[in-house]
Amino acid sequence: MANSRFEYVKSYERDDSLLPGTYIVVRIDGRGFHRLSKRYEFTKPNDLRALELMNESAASVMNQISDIVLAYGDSDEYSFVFKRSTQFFGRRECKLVSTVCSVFTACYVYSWSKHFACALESDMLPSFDSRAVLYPSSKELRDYLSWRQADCHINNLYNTTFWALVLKKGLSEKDANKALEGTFSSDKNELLFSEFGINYNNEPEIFRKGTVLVKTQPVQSIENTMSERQKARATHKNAKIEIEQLHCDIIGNDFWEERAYILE
Ligand code: DGT
Ligand code: MG
Ligand code: MG
Ligand code: MG
Ligand code: MG
Repeated sequence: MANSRFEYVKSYERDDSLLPGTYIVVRIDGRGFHRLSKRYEFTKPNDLRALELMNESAASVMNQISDIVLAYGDSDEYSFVFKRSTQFFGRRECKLVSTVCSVFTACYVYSWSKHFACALESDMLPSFDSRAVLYPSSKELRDYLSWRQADCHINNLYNTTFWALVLKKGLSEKDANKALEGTFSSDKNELLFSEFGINYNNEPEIFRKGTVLVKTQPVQSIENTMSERQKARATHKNAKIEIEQLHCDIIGNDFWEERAYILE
């Protein structure tokens, strides 16, 4: 295309390429899901339909963006981890966060009716925000994922106890809140067991640990130095890599030792 006299405006754009050699994590989070989960009557404290819809949408993102090697999600959020050497969109931050968020949202809305009998309403359509965070080494990356999984556990233990008090014991939400003020994990475990006969450790793992999606083989890098043929072959190979869905601990070493290729 010929240059026009308007083209100088391009120089106003900002270089937002992310530091090379770092792990890029893109995290999406549902916007206003407190209200949305009420409108569409999500089961409390956990709605399996909603979680499965999140997981399906995240898998779709991983299928479409081959350099994402792992994803972790719970509640209304998902974190996507890119392979350290990714050159996807030249590591441009805006391109990465907007593409992940948009592919995820499109799949979430498209697949809604597979999981929910009620239709989406135009005044409350699901949408997500998105951010990118960089981690310099596998230590910080693993600590990040541990932080999210610990958060899942803390929230889930609280929510499970809170909703047992409200739905099974008939407390008001205000009183349930008060009853749990200043309690430790051990108190909530004890309360669940003594008052409701619930052994928290027997609650479904998808609720307690969230969901890990992981590519089952190393993803091949697409380098600029490769021929078109080589690029096509690598792309084809990457597209065939399967995604495993787990609800396991990712804080300890076992998960990572079994899959050393994820961190390269
Ligand atoms: P935000 O992210 O600042 O736009 O605001 P929210 O409202 O999305 O808040 P957030 O992301 O901190 O918390 C997620 C909300 O979504 C929380 O109020 C509980 C709700 N939620 C997520 N999953 C479920 C579920 O499976 N069942 C129910 N009942 N609620 C859920
Ligand atoms: Mg948010
Ligand atoms: Mg949210
Ligand atoms: Mg959230
Ligand atoms: Mg375009």
